[in-house]
Amino acid sequence: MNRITLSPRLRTTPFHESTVAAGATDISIYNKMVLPLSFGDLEAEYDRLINGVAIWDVAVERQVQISGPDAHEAAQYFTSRDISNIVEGQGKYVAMCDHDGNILNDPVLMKLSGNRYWFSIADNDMILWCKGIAAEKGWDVEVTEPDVSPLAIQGPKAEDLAADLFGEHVREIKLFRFIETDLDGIPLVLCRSGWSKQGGFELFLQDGSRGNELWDKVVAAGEKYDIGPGAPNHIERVESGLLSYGGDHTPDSNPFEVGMGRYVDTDTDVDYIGKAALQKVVADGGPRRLFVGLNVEGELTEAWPLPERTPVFQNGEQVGTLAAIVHSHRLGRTIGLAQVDRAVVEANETVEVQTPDGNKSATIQELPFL
Ligand code: THG
Repeated sequence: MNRITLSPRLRTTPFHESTVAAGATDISIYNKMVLPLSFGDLEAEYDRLINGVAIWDVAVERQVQISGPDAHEAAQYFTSRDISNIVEGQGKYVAMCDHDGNILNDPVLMKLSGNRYWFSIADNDMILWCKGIAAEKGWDVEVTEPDVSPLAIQGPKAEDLAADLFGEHVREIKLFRFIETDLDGIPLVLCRSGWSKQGGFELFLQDGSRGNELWDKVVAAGEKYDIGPGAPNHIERVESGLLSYGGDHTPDSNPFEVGMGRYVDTDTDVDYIGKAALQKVVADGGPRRLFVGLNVEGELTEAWPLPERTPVFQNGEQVGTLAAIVHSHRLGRTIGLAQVDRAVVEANETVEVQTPDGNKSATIQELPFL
């Protein structure tokens, strides 16, 4: 089996033609859409992200829009972080949990106005959850998927490129802050965000018929910075300790167990789904597993995502799961991301991980690596 057939159930993004023309070689499926993963040269893609600027089609990050008089109340109820102080033009990285306190998604929540919010979601059907709960609650809101498609520019030269495209004022935009603007009449929201720690912006295109036009304009302006295509980079994200919701952890994980503890507010007056369960986790002494970095012995040449999570052992007993393992170019060693029993983490003990090259010994460290 080596072909995927496109259909109305498997959507392409507004940038699809451009990514095909740019030579996309590998794709994944995310939110039932095509996510380009590589353009055939992972080394060059990594190098561009660390030293230059890359353009990524991340339109699979769909927006769940909550609009109407009760939008704030609804957005808060879906979010295990106190968002009382969020202002227009601000985004916040948040966890959405179920009633048991297990994480359902880790979106960036953006406040467009007093009565309009976007959850910029990771991979799963949050719109169904939000629609269902909004209806049962009787809130005066509409829950929709608007025509919005993020295109990322990431890397140390992304800010210069954004300044060339939109003006010098964009250098003042802080992390997760955004403005509504346009590029030669193409409407978009420009946000300092993106799934890397190399800096950059996301251009949330607001007219899906103009995706390839936007791509071409960004690439033309980026030529002087040697811009090239890329994708959320598996090596860089492991080095940076960025979580991939749904891939990295088991579904029964609470936000504390996936490195999102600092984005959860349990000591707050606001009400949200899962609050009681998360308060109980805290009252019971905290999570029983932690999301950590592993320094793995030996060389690893294969840097592609693991087809499935593999076990982490200690003395022959499973004490965790390995989510990702890569060779870090900048660190010059093999590193991984894993969810490990807290007692093992706190004792700072050596573990064994099952890798594509057999079992290897590993030491635990805090994230991020870089
Ligand atoms: N951009 C947009 N939407 C998204 C993602 C994105 N939705 C899904 C997914 N990615 C959400 N996941 C993350 C994870 C981490 C960060 C952003 C999105 C991130 N974290 C910083 C960090 O960990 O240092 C800062 C977090 C903070 O301190 O607030 O940037 O990429 N539109």
